Amino acid sequence: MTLSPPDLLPSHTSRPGLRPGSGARAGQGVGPGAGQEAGAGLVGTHWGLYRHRGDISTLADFEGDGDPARFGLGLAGDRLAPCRVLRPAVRRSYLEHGPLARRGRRGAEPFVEVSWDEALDLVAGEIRRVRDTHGPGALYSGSYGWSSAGRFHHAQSQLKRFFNMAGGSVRSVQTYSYAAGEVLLPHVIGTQEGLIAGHTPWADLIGQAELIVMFGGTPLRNAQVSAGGIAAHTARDGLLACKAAGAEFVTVSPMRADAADELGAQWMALRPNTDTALLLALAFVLIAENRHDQAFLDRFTTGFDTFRAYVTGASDGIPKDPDWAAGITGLAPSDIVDLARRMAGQRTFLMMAWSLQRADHGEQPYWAAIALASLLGGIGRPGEGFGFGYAAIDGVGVPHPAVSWPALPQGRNPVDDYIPVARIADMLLYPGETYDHDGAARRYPDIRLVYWAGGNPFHHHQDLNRLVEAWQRPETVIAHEHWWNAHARHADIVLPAATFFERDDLVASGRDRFLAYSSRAAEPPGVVRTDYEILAGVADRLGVAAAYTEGRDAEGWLRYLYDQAWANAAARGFDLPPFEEFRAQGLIDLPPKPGPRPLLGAFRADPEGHPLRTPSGRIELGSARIASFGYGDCPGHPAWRAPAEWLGAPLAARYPFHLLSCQPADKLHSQWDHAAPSRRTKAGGRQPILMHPQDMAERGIGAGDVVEVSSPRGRCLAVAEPCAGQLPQVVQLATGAWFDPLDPSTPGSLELNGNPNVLTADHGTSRLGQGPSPNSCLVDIRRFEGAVPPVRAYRPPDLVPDPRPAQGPSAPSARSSSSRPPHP
Ligand SMILES: Nc1nc2c(c(=O)[nH]1)N[C@H]1C(S)=C(S)[C@@H](COP(=O)(O)OP(=O)(O)OC[C@H]3O[C@@H](n4cnc5c(=O)[nH]c(N)nc54)[C@H](O)[C@@H]3O)O[C@H]1N2
Ligand SMILES: Nc1nc2c(c(=O)[nH]1)N[C@H]1C(S)=C(S)[C@@H](COP(=O)(O)OP(=O)(O)OC[C@H]3O[C@@H](n4cnc5c(=O)[nH]c(N)nc54)[C@H](O)[C@@H]3O)O[C@H]1N2
Ligand SMILES: [Mo]
Repeated sequence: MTLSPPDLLPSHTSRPGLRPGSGARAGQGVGPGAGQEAGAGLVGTHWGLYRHRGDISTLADFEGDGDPARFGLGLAGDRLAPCRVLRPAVRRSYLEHGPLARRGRRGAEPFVEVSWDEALDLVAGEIRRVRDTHGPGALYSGSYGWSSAGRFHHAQSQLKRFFNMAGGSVRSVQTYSYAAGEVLLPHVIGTQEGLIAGHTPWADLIGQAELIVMFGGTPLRNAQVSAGGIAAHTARDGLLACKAAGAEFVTVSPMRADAADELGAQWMALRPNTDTALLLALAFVLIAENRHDQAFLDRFTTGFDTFRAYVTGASDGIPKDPDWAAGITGLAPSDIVDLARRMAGQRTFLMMAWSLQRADHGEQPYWAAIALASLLGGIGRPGEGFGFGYAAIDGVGVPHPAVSWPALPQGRNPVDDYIPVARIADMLLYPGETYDHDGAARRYPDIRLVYWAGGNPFHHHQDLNRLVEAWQRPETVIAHEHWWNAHARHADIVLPAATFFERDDLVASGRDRFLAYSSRAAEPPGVVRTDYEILAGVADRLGVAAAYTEGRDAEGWLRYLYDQAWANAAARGFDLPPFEEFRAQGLIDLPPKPGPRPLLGAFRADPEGHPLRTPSGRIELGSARIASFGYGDCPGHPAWRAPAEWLGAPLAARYPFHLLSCQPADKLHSQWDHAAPSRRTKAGGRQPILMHPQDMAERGIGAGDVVEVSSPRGRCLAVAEPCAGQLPQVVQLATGAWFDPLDPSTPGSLELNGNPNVLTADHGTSRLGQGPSPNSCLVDIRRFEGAVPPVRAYRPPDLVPDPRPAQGPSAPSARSSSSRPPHP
């Protein structure tokens, strides 16, 4: 079974299987020409490239990008905001009493600033102690998160490499983005193509697809970013080109704004989490009216009989007909019939957002979409079939570069234990307990030390109040951070890391064809270090510096990685410039991998010669393997299973709104939430929540009112914003506001800033995928009465004097350096 590491991260985006190029000259430089100042260059981010003239105040959008992210400029002014972590710091009672005394509460204590020597001694000493006492299987380095763009300074890659050199650690598999899809698709189509990469390219959709049906829309706010970086944004162009070539669009979503106005899409507003019921009913109509492609099903799929028996009701007595689906989705039966007929009559392409599978039974809409596309019979042909995540990030549907870009070598992890990434709180709360995952019975490790660099679990995880309690369990928590956000505040040892503005790097994404030299636009403030420098310091104390650094400084590594890109390109007939020339010109743009091809095109052309890597070699509409796992929450064919929380659940009587927590429009996750672009999107300093005007009127809530949003798991404040373009009883609160509990020493305290993850539930999508399911969440909303407590998320915690008795004449600084243990 395929269990890929978080693919959205640059170190994993290079792909094998490239064919030789044509010998064309690559590297049409567009860097600063002669006459520009020294130090001028580009800065590379997950949301685009920026020009600067050697000084951060001169940042400008990159002229080669016709559709730049709207939040890129305006960050730099907040680089040195008061919430910046400027010195290593240790939680007070941890420093005073040590890790085993378990004193104080993480997230509720002041910090003491210490010297780098003392901090690194502490970190190395703890890794050694835990490793020697409990083995490396007690160290967790999952460190999930997007970090910043860059092939070398990518924090998670650095951390994993470091642990691999230092004896190993437990890590995570899968992503928060599309875990359920990652696990399901290999069972159904034998690959993760069409989800992560290998999508039918825009070139095969434009002028080919007559009808594009978008489940979850294609919100362009999300296509502002792409993991690893972007030279030129393409998603808007792709969609508009389809439109210009005559495609019609249907958007199926609770939110109208998920489809750009220019597409002129028909809006089908369905209840959240009910797409599977709609898809089954569309299949029902095709079968009942004999509009399905039996020849395709016979030749390319297996399990259709099982699926048909379920859809028609032959196997369970419930026909999944339009009336049945209307009762679940809230759509009109006639609209469902019409859509099915249109699909059968036009070359139809199904796009489905990643969000649909971040929900209870998130595997099902994906499987049902593939089943529907199979009934339509167009899979593998231009303009037909399916694909997941067009516009979820930019670069989906763009052919990959002809050369794979280099990544920091990771080494080998001597520990083979892992968890599905979203099971982190379960792991910390229930060491030794068993759980199911994709057919395997697994056991949670007993983690004593958690080390995180480049991710924010207090952003990404669900049921944060539960996470806060789980976070109290380890003996030591170490974090590298830029900011005093909740991630830093819940650690014992906080190490200040340099931002992407403050270091040189190679920036490239597997979804765009450029390689950029990202040159620093500012120096790190004060004593702040890069993640690499920090980990090199720890490696030195653990006696593994030679293995970790290989004797290279950062520039040495950039040259090393570039040499690999150069050799890689040369082997494929491309002539890249030498390093100095590349650094000066700033950008290399390569042609795409040859041959646009629809997803599963090779299989369609020759199913015997190119069988799928499924047990049957075909598309599995019924999977004997999944059925053999015996999971009630993920049976052996696509099926409607009501989520624990949705508008049809009994709980909706008490919590009558379905909460959608989408990606934020003006930042990446929680990154730079304190900065100007994100601040502009807030109302009265906190996160707006979109509500239907009718719901607001019924509850006496006015525009701009502070509301309290509650779920069975927690409560937060937000600011009501009317939105008529959404289904009533649906509310939308974007992710990204920094977690800010009113009283951090009390479990479940009111969250002040509008962080939806105090509301969401923390359970797997199913026993198969064990993905996160934030989009299945019911809430109640009322106007907040009384004095509104101010948001304090963007202030640093109390930084207090060292509580320990001074030792010797010039303590504490003397103590710092003398406490350094000898190398093992
Ligand atoms: N409710 C709900 N929750 C969700 C989602 C949802 O849809 N709904 N979506 C989920 C998804 S798809 C994802 S991918 C996750 C995203 O979750 P994350 O990727 O964890 O979120 P980020 O805010 O990007 O976290 C990156 C952190 O790393 C820090 N950082 C950035 N660059 C560097 C660096 O160079 N070095 C160091 N040391 N630190 C750095 C930033 O300050 C920030 O705190 O969230 C998930 N959570
Ligand atoms: N600006 C910006 N862009 C981002 C990110 C960011 O933080 N900021 N994060 C990036 C990351 S890590 C990822 S994984 C992608 C995620 O990309 P997606 O998963 O596509 O993003 P979401 O915004 O969660 O969801 C898209 C839309 O799906 C709709 N939706 C939610 N539930 C349902 C449902 O049950 N049925 C239907 N039909 N529609 C539903 C919502 O209305 C929502 O607006 O975004 C990426 N893009
Ligand atoms: Mo994601």
